[in-house]
Amino acid sequence: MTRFNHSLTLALLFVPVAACTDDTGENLPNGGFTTGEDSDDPTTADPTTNNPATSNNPATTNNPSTTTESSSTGDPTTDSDTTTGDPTTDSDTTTGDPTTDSDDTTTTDPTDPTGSEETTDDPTDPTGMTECGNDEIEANEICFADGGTVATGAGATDVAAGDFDGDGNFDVIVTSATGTNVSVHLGDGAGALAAGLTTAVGNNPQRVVAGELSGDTSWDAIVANTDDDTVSVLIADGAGGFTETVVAVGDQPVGLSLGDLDDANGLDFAVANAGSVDYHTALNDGAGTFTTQGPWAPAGNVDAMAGIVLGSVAVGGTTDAFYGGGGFYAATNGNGDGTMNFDVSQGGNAGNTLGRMDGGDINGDGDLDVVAADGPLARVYLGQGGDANAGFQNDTFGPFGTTVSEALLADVTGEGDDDIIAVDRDNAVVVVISGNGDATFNEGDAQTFDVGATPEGVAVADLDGDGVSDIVVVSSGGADLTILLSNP
Ligand SMILES: [Ca+2]
Ligand SMILES: [Ca+2]
Ligand SMILES: [Ca+2]
Ligand SMILES: [Ca+2]
Repeated sequence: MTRFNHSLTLALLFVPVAACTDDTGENLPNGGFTTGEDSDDPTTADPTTNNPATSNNPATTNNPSTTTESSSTGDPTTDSDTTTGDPTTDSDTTTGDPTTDSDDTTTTDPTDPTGSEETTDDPTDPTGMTECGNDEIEANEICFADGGTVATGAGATDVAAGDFDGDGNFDVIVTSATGTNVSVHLGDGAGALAAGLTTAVGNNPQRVVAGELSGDTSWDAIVANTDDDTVSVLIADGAGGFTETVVAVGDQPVGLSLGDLDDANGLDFAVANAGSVDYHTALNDGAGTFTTQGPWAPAGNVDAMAGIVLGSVAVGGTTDAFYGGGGFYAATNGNGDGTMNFDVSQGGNAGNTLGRMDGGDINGDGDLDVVAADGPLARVYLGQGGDANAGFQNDTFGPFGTTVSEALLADVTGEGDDDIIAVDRDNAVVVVISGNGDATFNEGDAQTFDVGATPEGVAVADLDGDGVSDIVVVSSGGADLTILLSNP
């Protein structure tokens, strides 16, 4: 399942007033669209069953290969010392001698003053087996160690990572629907997260994204208060708390994404509104005050809005918007000033129950790629770039139980290419599929890791400063965070 379905490539032109008049789905070759779900069903706006998302986890935001990155200040990933675990300098790897090592054995390095055992990999091993814990990043290995759990707010719905106190260590923020608040868990830089510091937000907060928004070193956050038709702009105070500004948006905001829409004043945001089936953009003045634009009706026959992602779809070099829900997606060109140019839209019906979305660049071509939770599947859209009509190819991964809560595109194997991280809600596991950097993934070698009951969201960041991203999953069943630390 590593090839993309070329038959799904689609490009269409729309104007806003005609957005729903051309039933583009009927004109599409069938290449993944399934008909079991009714994309006109207004229940797709139900945030409890259709937790849409875009992700702005720091690993993606700070990935120089992504197009929406606009800030390097305070980036713990790039600022941290990554010499630990460097296979070229780590002296603890002297036992990998193929002439003396038996196949894939665990040996003790006599020169290691700690005396600890380590596992080595025999390059002559015909199975090509890789070994976790030897501080070597080997092809397609997926290695995480149990980093423990931390209690968080009740009714948790989402998690994002960022450096909210500006100390250079990644922290995480959790939305709690029951508590109508967010919890910030400060990281110690060694993989541990502290107990939550809460800040009140609106009713039924379903989504959170994090980034530096105010021009200082402390990361800030945007929260979608689904039942209030607002977002909370949370400007960090540098100590784990926030100053909240409430911004009115459309009916039932459920999807959020950060990106620089106007190439000025730092990160802006977009919000997908499930109830009003539209989206807003909002420009940052550089100090964390946002002015909304829109609402923008979706292009094409997109008739549900569950998620939105800002990124470059390769028209004009501006930041564009990918969005959708139910069975349809579209992408609309940004004009570079926060407004949208519906003369240049593209989209299709490659999906069934599209929910949360996250952006990335899986083949390093600079064009936005997207992964969306789609029922039991993780559906990847590969941007084709080039011109206004290039469209997206797509492929699916899974099924993973009956519901993927959230999926991300981020490098968690340390190879530099985006991997797929998908949360299987029913089985309470997170699935990691290694990417090859060329739009292929090694699904057959996917690894799963246990997390807390009823996992609802996932974030990726280097919590322990070893240079390889770690994974944090928030679970509503246990009201906790599960930490998975990279162990290459
Ligand atoms: Ca921090
Ligand atoms: Ca800030
Ligand atoms: Ca901006
Ligand atoms: Ca790490």
